[in-house]
Amino acid sequence: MRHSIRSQTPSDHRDTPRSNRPARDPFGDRTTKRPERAVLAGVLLPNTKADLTNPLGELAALTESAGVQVVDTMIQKRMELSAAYALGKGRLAELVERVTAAQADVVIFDNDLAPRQIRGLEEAVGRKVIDRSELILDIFASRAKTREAQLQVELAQLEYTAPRIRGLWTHLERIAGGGGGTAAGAVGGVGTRGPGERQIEVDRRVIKERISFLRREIAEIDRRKQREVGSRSDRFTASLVGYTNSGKSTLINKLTNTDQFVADLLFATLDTKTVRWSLGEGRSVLLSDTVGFIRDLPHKLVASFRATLEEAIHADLLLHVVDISSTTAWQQMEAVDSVLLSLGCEKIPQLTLLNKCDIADDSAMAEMLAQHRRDVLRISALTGEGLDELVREVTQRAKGDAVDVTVRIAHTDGKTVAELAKVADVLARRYLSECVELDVRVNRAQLRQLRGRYPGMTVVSSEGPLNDTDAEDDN
Ligand SMILES: Nc1nc2c(ncn2[C@@H]2O[C@H](COP(=O)(O)OP(=O)(O)OP(=O)(O)O)[C@@H](O)[C@H]2O)c(=O)[nH]1
Ligand SMILES: [Mg+2]
Repeated sequence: MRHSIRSQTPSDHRDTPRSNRPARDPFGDRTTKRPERAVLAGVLLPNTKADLTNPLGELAALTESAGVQVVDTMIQKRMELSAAYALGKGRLAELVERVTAAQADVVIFDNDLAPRQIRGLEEAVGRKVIDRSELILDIFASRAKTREAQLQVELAQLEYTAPRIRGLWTHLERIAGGGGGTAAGAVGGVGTRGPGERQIEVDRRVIKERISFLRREIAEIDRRKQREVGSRSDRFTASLVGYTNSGKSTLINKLTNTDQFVADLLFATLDTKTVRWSLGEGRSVLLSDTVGFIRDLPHKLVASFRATLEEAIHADLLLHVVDISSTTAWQQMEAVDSVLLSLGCEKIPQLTLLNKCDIADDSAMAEMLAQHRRDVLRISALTGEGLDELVREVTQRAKGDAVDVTVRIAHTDGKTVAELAKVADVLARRYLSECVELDVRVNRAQLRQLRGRYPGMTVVSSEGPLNDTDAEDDN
């Protein structure tokens, strides 16, 4: 489905004054009906993490996810990016020819470019040039639904844009000064430096103010989210994490009968959703679906998405979903590990789920992954294969944290009964003459706290030890 990205960017929201729009809209005027046409270009560096069998494949998928049509691609191998144009001179001339022949509107680079390189390329090619991070930010902007996600994307966009703003204006001045007769001519003709400079200052100030406003708002959301997640700390929580398009939302839908948006698109999910996952026998845990990761995810974006990823950061168990049918499954897994590391989640127990085993024709990859990681399960979120085992595995881990106890609470002590019911699974309730007797399954730490707070509650019997330290470690 094609969508007008411009109409969905957070900066177009009603609470955002027009003057506060990011100065750089990668795809220019997207009010036109014709989808933008893009030539993809990339410099393949010696240490590239790209898929060598199809180096621009992921960029093409990202481009299509942004609703932009890929009309040509060009790749150059180099030891490093050239300072002026990223590409070498000869290949630059070829790019110019290809862009003209393909009637492209935009050139999208797989490498992250410095403002100077963008400027050089835009002058040479005569088209808008954007890089991979800008493209990713743009997709996020078009998908962000909640106010929280919108603010986070806008902050990341502005922070990415701010250092580039001088470059943009200098570029426009040069075109205008040279009598280019483009839309940029509106900036003025000869002697436009003054207005241009003033405009830069105005834009800079506006951006700076907006950035501090967004930071404050996001910090507030962050605090609220931490309280929210903290209040659930009594419940065992598992978080689905993984590369974008690996099948996290498909899996949560299959396991919990929810209706998370699923699509063969990159970054289909942007907001975290947490639902109750019933494991059977009266036991349930919380399960979160989270935003997908990608290699070289713009740093600013990870930073501003901290609040969204709060569930993952505080989970008791990470379910790392890997698309085993992808030729780059291994690299994808490493990219996810490195984002988890940057979020400080490396210590959380992890279960690796090799997903899409129904279409993975090469079992060698699965074997290799299985050898290098502990706790690996082969599953298919689509057909349901391996999910019984997943339920068993998660049940085991959740059990390690919980204990079945029978407690008695006086009839007059309704408050304690209510508190207990909030944090525990109540399996049975019997009304005796003096008190109510409850069979509950509860987290050990939580039970200890409750006993301290409500001495009127007596534990009649328990299946298993009541202290964490006594508990058998079945993780
Ligand atoms: N064959 C097959 N396809 C699957 C399986 N799981 C997911 N898919 C497909 O993979 C695509 C992506 O699935 P999603 O569930 O949206 O992936 P996601 O990880 O939530 O992706 P993002 O939200 O973009 O990060 C969809 O087209 C799914 O139908 C599976 O086990 N087998
Ligand atoms: Mg998803």
